[in-house]
Amino acid sequence: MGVPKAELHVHIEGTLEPELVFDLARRNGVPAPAASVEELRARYRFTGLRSFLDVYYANMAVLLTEQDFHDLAAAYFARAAEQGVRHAEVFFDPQAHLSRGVSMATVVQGLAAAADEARHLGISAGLILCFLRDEPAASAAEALRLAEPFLDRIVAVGLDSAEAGHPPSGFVDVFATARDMGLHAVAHAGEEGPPEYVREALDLLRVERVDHGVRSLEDPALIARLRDEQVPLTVCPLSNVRLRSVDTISEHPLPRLMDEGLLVTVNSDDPAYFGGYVADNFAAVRSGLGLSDADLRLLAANSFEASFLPEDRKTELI
Ligand code: ES4
Ligand code: ZN
Repeated sequence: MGVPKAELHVHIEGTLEPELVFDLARRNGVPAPAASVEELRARYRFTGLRSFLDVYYANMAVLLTEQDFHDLAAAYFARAAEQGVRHAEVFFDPQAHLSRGVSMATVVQGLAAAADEARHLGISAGLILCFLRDEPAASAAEALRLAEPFLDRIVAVGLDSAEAGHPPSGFVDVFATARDMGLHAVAHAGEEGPPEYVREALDLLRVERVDHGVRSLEDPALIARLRDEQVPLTVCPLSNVRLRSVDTISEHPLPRLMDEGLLVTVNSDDPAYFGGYVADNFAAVRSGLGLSDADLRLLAANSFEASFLPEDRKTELI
């Protein structure tokens, strides 16, 4: 089960295991995306972010009802509890469901019901509404408008999907609106995109955490800023290997980020696709990078520190 930790970078649609894809296809009377679980899993060899996202968006077509979203999230929280997760801030991609005719209420109410039940597993949870950066900003604004009745269930907004060619600067207005609504802000930046996108996320979107951020290492002045301001980075080691940002886990830059004094956390991203949940990511960096027990404890403490929990709850958990 490992050390108690928070998970701050997990896409709920990325926890959709192949078996659940087939169960939901059958339950909803819609075609499964492959002939068998084995055939589907065999497609999980990715050449980069775009090749992964194509499979990720295709598979989520089986998610149709509030019960489906509940069951998806309930399965994640059960796995997370086994992995030592005590708090989770979970991304969801409403535009990828709205475009298929699934309502915001269906998505949020299903996920929120599972989050409430996760309390019995000793897990507190928040939802992060992500905007798809490869769709127009007007579509993001419409998603935020549709989320207004559910703001009490949403802790933050985020920015995800295909990064290259889709800089944060396109989403200034919708992030400003979200912050005015009292939501926190995070964004994927520096996963496949350049350090400049990390700067834009900080300066233009005013994000409080950077998701991934590993390419910041190409820019020493940016690293100094991330250290000075203690901006958390939610790093996802197995994701970076499976999406070919690094060849092997032993070459992952996590130790360099830690040596630079950054507030780094370790997370699973899309665990049904990348070969492991969050404790599996902790185990991979321990064996692949030789991190010590003290390093792992620091990463776990950082995960609570970087969360949007109230300060008194952070100190309780650390
Ligand atoms: C994602 Cl790994 C990753 N990067 C960007 N957007 C995403 N959505 C789901 N997984
Ligand atoms: Zn991600």
